[in-house]
Amino acid sequence: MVDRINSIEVLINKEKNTALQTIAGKVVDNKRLSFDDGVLLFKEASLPFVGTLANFVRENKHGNKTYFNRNFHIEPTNICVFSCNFCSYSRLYAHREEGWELSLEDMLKIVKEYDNQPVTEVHIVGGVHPKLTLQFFADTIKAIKTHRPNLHVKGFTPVELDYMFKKAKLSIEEGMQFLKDAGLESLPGGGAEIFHQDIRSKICNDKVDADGWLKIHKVAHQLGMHSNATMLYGHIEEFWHRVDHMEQLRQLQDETKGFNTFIPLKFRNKNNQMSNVAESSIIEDMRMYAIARLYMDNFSHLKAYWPMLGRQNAQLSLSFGVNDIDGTIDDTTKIYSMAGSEEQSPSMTTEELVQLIKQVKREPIERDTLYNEIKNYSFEQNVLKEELINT
Ligand code: V47
Ligand code: SF4
Repeated sequence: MVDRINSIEVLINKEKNTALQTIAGKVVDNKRLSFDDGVLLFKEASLPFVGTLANFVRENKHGNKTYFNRNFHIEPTNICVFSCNFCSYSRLYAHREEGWELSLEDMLKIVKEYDNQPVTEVHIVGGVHPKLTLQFFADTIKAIKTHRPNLHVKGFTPVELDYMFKKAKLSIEEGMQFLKDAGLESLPGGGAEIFHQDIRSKICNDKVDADGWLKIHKVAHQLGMHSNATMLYGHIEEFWHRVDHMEQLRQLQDETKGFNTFIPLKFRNKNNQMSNVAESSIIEDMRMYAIARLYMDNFSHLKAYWPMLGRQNAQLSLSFGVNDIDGTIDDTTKIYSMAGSEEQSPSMTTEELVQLIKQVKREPIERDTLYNEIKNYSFEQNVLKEELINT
């Protein structure tokens, strides 16, 4: 610890910008950064500066542990009533022949394909189909839980939930309770994009707004459920919009402590209405992770979603504050492949994930959705072959 603090002190002393020196001092003293500190970091701080500090914070929180889980995704439909300009995968109902729509049986069939595999989570998220109801999704969750009671169902963004609840004429409290009773256990982090209305109105004008998004997560937390939070960055927003977004999440987390992890999502520009907007550089991506680690002091975990960033960049992010690289995913996830990610068919075996983490000298820890540790892989030379047969 003393050596680590010494190396931070060297960093602080080398820094010529006294405001940045003060921020580094706050990090070392475990003090909360202000809104202005966040903006200043984005505007002025170099990658090594924020990276060293973020690494210090990550180590204090997690030592060398890096988490992943064994999960799979189901995307029930890409038919969507909304038209987010960054979205590459949705189709309007009028063009539904170009999209897909899974029945309850189709989704159960996907779940059954994992019957002999040690997956712990199914992540269900998709477009907002005008004809699919709250009851349909409740029945789907019930069918999944009846078939496999221990599979954790993490599903639906506030965009989907807001639409379902309104159509069912239920309050958020009633709707969330209804889905919880059906077996829904956690919410994923999607649909947050950038909260500030000036940006939201330009990139996703017609879907649930910031207050609606935050309220749905708050109610989920009050019902004892956990959730994740995302931010879609690197398009038309300014740095202060990112800090504003993180600030709103940080405030809700102070209140409820219900968020598990924060996931910055890099905007990808292929096949969407925002293809003229350049993607962020890898340096900016790493600065984003590092500053998120420094700002989101009450979030235990910072996740890099590898299908969107790419495997090597996800690996690199582990040196910039990230301590979680999502999971095996294994599927059919189309949201990023259609938006230009290099990962056209995202799936990694447990062994690949473990090796990715070990290559940067971290301890690979398999976790469940709530970050309970399932297995520490750091002492294994190779992941057991017998085990891999089943993954
Ligand atoms: O809300 C859509 C994003 C999100 C693009 O909670 C795009 O564990 C980049 O939230 N470029 C949905 N991003 C996915 C999501 C998620 C993913 C993985 C794990 C978890 C979790 C949540 O995908 C959307 C939007 O922000 N997205 N299009 C695009 N062109
Ligand atoms: Fe629909 Fe979600 Fe795509 Fe927006 S991002 S158009 S809400 S599927």
